[in-house]
Amino acid sequence: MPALTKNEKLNNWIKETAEMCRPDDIYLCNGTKEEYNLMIEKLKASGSAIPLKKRPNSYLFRSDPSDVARIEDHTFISTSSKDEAGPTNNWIDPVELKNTMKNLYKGCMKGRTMYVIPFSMGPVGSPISKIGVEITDSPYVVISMHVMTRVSSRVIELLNAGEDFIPCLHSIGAPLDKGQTDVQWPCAPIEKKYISHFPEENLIWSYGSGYGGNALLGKKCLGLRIASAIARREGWMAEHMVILRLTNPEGKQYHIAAAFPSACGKTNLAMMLPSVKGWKCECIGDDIAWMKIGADGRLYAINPESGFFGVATGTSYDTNPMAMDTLKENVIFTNCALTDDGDVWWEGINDDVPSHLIDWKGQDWTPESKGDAAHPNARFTAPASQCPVICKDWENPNGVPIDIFIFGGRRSSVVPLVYEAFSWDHGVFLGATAASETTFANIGEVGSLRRDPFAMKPFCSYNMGDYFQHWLNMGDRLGSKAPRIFYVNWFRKNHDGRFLWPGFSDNSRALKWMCERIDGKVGAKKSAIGLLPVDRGLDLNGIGLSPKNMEELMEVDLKEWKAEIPDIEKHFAVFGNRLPERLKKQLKELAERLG
Ligand code: GTP
Ligand code: SPV
Ligand code: MN
Repeated sequence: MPALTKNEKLNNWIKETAEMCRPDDIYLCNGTKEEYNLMIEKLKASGSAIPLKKRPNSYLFRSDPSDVARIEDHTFISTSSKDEAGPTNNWIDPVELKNTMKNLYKGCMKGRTMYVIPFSMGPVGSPISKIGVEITDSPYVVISMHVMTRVSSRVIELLNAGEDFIPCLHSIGAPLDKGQTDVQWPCAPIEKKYISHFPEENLIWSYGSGYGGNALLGKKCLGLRIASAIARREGWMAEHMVILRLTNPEGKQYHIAAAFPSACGKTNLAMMLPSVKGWKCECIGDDIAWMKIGADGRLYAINPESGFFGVATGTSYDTNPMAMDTLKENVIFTNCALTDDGDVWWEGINDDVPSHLIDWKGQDWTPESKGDAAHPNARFTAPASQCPVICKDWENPNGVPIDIFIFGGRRSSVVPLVYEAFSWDHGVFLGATAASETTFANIGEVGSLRRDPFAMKPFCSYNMGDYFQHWLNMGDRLGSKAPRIFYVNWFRKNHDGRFLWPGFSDNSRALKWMCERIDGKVGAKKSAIGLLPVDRGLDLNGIGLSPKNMEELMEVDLKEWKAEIPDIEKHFAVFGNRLPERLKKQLKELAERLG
């Protein structure tokens, strides 16, 4: 086999992988348009890519019904000791896991091409960026990585110059025998799917799934799981956060980073059109933030990705017009429904439900059909540069200085619309105890309440107790330059099960309150759980919500909150002596305030 690059570690890894996986061919990717088109031709020929008449250069893919989302039950953090992975991760001993997976990888690429994808997370050459190389046997992964990461000859040049990289091995786990025709979405059965991470050696091994975070290894696997471990070692932060810039009518800029669990509103917040007059929102990132302390002592954030892998369901010109305008061309759609005139459709896209569709499983669908036309976790993959409100600084290698952190989640009860933490430690406590109802973004139960600290439960690759301490340490280093911390809940419901808050562009009202809090322009009243808006502090001009509705939305019911205490105690107990004393103190103080 000829050496593909001038990077010895990379060449050796390619060679070893080829010997193990036995592909028919090896192809080194360079990220060009021609390469993208070549992959598309291949995917069209195999019947995987369905061209959309209504959207130039856009294609629909339908996954296997077993392969529709991340699979936390099959996601592993393999560290030398179980304690290092901690109680929130699935752990398998590295020797055992590698043995199991090597057996799976043996000959797994037969009949297929092995693609080598060099990519940069973050602008090429930024001091915060990292290089990865994904080996995959899926051309769908190749085109998706083109959109979601920076695949280019410049990355190959850096590798040739000896730059290190994070190896990300991926196979769909579906070898082809001679003469065997391929299926539309090849993958391995659920019991053979493994999404494995070896954070002590910066290594990712994924097998059996072709979907989203299981297969586009730059995203959750590198961008959060491996990056969170590196960030702790090196003293920075890798978080499941949107990054946005808000500008007030006087032209003052605020940079906000918000952590919500999967399918809880990050993409929508990131590119919102504010309903409050004179305020502007610009998108920097919609899913991941990498943050380092700058020379001036402030915290600077970059978006390591270059595209959006966003939830389609519910996206419409009413809820997220900027996303809709991002999706006009050059988009990869997965598990959406197909209209008779060659466009995509999903539940919530508009008010007219077509009389006939092809559903995400490829079956005829009419409004009388059982089940959804689009899968609830149907997604679009689109270049961030196509977003009409993408910030001019979104690729600034130095990042943007963060003023505000927001935590939140889906809580149909208990948690009010917005409140502020008393202090950094209290804010870390809010992050550490965040709870949210589970969503379709993971294969498993939907709608069950769970603690999802910092929206990082599925993504923190080391002991979460140490992760809490890392947050405390970052606050100590940032001191008075630390971002202020807030908590939000867009999802509180009334007794009929309807959302109390209109959400989306009206979320700008909560953001405006936060900016005015940090400028000292509005007061707040102290409650047991944090600082709440005082009357008229929250701009509700033109929103048309009844006072009773607002009261329900903002209510802090002490009885309900007292009932949270034993659950938080249980949640904290699993961390044993890794739980920072400072968080125990916060819990004690909350209990005292609740009386
Ligand atoms: P991941 O990509 O999985 O990390 O999700 P995300 O956090 O980016 O969530 P996203 O913005 O895609 O929203 C998920 C779902 O929640 C979509 O169906 C949205 O329409 C809905 N949603 C987002 N924001 C709001 C809101 O303010 N109110 C209501 N009611 N729904 C919202
Ligand atoms: C999430 O689940 O948080 C996502 C989608 O952003 S995936 O890329 O599949 O992880
Ligand atoms: Mn996400």
